[in-house]
Amino acid sequence: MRTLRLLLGDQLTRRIATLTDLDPDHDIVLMVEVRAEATYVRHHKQKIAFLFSAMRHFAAELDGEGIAVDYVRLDAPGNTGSFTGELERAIARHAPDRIVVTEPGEWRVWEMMQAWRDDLGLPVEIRDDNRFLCPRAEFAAWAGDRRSLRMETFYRGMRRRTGLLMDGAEPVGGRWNFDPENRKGLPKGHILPERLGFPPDAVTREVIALVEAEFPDHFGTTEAFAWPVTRGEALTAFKHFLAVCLPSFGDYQDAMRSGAPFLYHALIGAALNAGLLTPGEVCRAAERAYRTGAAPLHCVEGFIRQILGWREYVRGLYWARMPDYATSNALAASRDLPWFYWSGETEMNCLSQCIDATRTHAYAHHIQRLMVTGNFALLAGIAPAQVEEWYLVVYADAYEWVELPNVHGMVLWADGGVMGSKPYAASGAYINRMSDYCRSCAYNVAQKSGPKACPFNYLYWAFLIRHADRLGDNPRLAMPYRAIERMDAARRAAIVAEASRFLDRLGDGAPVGPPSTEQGTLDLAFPEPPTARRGARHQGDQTVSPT
Ligand code: FAD
Ligand code: DLZ
Ligand code: SF4
Repeated sequence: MRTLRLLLGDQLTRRIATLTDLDPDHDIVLMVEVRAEATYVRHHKQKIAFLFSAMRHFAAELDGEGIAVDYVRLDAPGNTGSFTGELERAIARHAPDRIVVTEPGEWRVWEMMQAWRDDLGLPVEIRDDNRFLCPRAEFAAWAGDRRSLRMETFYRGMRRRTGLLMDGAEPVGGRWNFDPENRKGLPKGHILPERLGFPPDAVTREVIALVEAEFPDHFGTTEAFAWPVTRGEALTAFKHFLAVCLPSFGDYQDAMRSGAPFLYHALIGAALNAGLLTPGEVCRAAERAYRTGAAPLHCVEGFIRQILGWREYVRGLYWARMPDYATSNALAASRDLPWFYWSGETEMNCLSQCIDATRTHAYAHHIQRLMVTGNFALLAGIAPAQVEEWYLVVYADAYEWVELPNVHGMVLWADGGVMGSKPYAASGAYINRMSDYCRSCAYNVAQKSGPKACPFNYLYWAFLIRHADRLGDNPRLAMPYRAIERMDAARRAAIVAEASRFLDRLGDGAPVGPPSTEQGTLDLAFPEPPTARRGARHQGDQTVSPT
C-alpha cells in the first residue's frame, strides 16, 4: 500500500503522528509551500521566512534518512497555491492508496481537511496531534458544557497527570502556583544576558529573498532574523535559555524595559508551535534544572505553568469551543484598529516600543502583548476580529489555536468570561510600575487628565464606566467601581468626554500624540486606580487586577 503523508509547515517533528508508521519503501511525504497559507492573513515576513526555512531544512533531514519527500516550493512551476490544489496534483503524480495527515492548528484548515474526505476520491486519515500533552477529547470531556473554564483547575490536573513538579500526590514545595514571586520589575542598571541568535544560513537567505520578492507589502522586516530553523538549533537555543535565563525567568516574567525585547524569556514559541521542540521535553528539562539545583522553584514552576498550563489550556479551549468561540463580542467593541498598530507611529512610548520590537523581531513577550498592545485595544474598544487579525499577522509564533483564545478571551474579554473572570484592564500606573517606558514618553503617567495625561489613565476609567452594566457587579472589580461611585456625575462625564475625544482622534489615521493645542484641560483629580498587588499577572481563577 502506498501512502501519501501530507506534512504541514507547523508539524516539523519526526515523531508527528503522520510519520509514525511510515514505510520508507512505499510512502511519500508531501510538503508544500503555498501562497494561500502565507496570505490568508498577511503574515509577518519573518514568520513566513522562518517556516519556509524550517520546512526546507526538515525536508532535507527526512531525505537524509532515505525517506521520499515530494517538496513543492512556492515558485515551483504549476504550484496551485493551496493545500487542496497541491494534494490533487500530488495524487496525480503518485497515485497513492490513501492520504494520512495530522489534525491542523486552525479551524479553517480543519474544515478543509473534512472536505478532502469527500472530494479527493480516496481514504483520508486525519490523526490526533500527538505533540500536545492533553488530547482534544480529554479537554472536551473536562470542559463539558461549563460556561467558564479556569486555567488553574486545569493546570493542577495536568500536574497530577504528568507528575511534573509533583512529590507523590502533592505539588513540590507545597504550592501549586508561585505567581506572586513572578512579578518583579527590573532593577535600574540590571544587566541582561546576551541572547543566542542564529544568523541566516544559505537556506534562510534564499527564503528571505523569496519572501521579500513575493510578499513585499507584508508587515515587518527581515534584517534582524535570528530564529533557530532546525531542531538542532532550537535545542541549542533552549539549552542556553536553561543555563542563562531560567534561573531569573520567574522573577522578571512581567517586567518590561525600553530597547530590551527579550529579557529572560525563552523565545521558544515559534519553534514549539512548528514542532522543532516538544512541550513535554522542555517541561521535563526545566524540571530537571530545579531538581539538580540549577534553577529555583518559583522560576521553574513559572515556566512550566506557561506550557503545561496555559499552552495546553488555550489549545483545549480553542477546539472545545470553536467555531462559535470566535464570534462572540461580549463588550460590543466596534472601533477600527488604529493605524499605529501597523506603523508604530504613536507618541505613547509603551506602544511604540512594543510595536517596533514586533516589527523588527516578529516577537513581543507576554506582558507586552497582554498589558500594552492588548490593554490598549481593550480600553479603546477595538473590534475583536481586527485585533485578532493583527495578532495573527505579527508574531512568528502565531497560529489561531493559540492566538485566538489569548486575544479573544484573555485580552478582550469578548467571550464574556469563559476564560477569565474579569478583563485585564489597567491604567498607566501598571505599565509605569513594570517598565521604564513612561520615563521617555510624551505623555505624563502621573497626570489623570489634560492634554499631557497618559491616555491609559482616562481610558481605563472610561472603560469601566462604559461597561458598568456588564461589569459593575463583578466582585473582582468591586474596588474600582466603588471609586467610580464616589465620583460625582460631572467628573464621570468629563472622563468619558476626554476618552471620547482621544479615541475619535485615532480614527483619522494620524500618528497619535498629545495634541499641540490645549484642549479639554479640566484639572480633574481622577483617583489613582486601586493598586491591589504589585504587577499581577494572569493566573487562571486567581487573577487580580493589574491596575
Ligand atoms: P515565554 O514567556 O518564555 O514562555 C514560554 C512558553 O510558554 C511560550 O513559548 C509558550 O509556548 C508558552 N506560553 C506562555 N504564555 C502562554 C499563553 N498565554 N498561551 C499559550 N502559551 C503560552 N503564544 C503563541 O505561541 N502564539 C500566539 O499567537 C500567541 N498570541 C498571544 C496573544 C496575546 C494577546 C497574548 C497575551 C499572548 C499570546 N501568546 C501567544 C502567548 C505568549 O505571549 C507567547 O507564547 C510568548 O510570548 C512567546 O514567547 P516566549 O517563547 O519567549 O515565551
Ligand atoms: C503559516 C504557514 C505558512 C506561512 N505557509 C505554509 C506553507 O506554505 N505550507 C504549509 O504547509 N504550512 C504553512 N503555514 C502553516 C499553516 O498555516 C498551518 O499548518 C495551518 O495554519 C494549520 O495549523
Ligand atoms: Fe504608556 Fe502612558 Fe507610560 Fe506613556 S505615560 S509610556 S502612554 S503608560
